[in-house]
Amino acid sequence: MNQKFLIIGVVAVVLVIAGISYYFMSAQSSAIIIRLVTTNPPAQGGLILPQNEKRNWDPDVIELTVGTPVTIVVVNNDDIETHQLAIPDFGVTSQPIKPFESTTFEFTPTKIGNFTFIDTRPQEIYNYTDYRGVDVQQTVNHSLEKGTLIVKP
Ligand SMILES: [Cu+2]
Repeated sequence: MNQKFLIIGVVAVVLVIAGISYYFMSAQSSAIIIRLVTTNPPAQGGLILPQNEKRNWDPDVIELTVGTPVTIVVVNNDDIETHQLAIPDFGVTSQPIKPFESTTFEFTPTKIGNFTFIDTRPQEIYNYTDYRGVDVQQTVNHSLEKGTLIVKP
């Protein structure tokens, strides 16, 4: 038997296994997806109250490990408004995200504890025509869009 062939064969098999393992391990890299979700204005006694629209981050609690880099994917599921996610305690702010768009940023939590992630955009007024054909003026208080970031040892 040709020993050289055997060695090359074994090396090739090891490389292929290493490659496949690396592929699957990197596919599971720690990317966290956070969505800004919104409920449509609820009807109350026949009146639709646009100011009652609720906006939340989903999930609104995320757990990270201190010192471990993470990729945050922020998706805006709102059909009208632009949103933005910030983690003020870590000096991190995403790009503004238009309706149905997403953005990605990376950061490394450097301290342990509970922190807030929030949309830090200033209050905005949106004027649009809703699904009933009614012109709506909606005040959007982004500071209500909050979540908790738990950084563990
Ligand atoms: Cu917002």
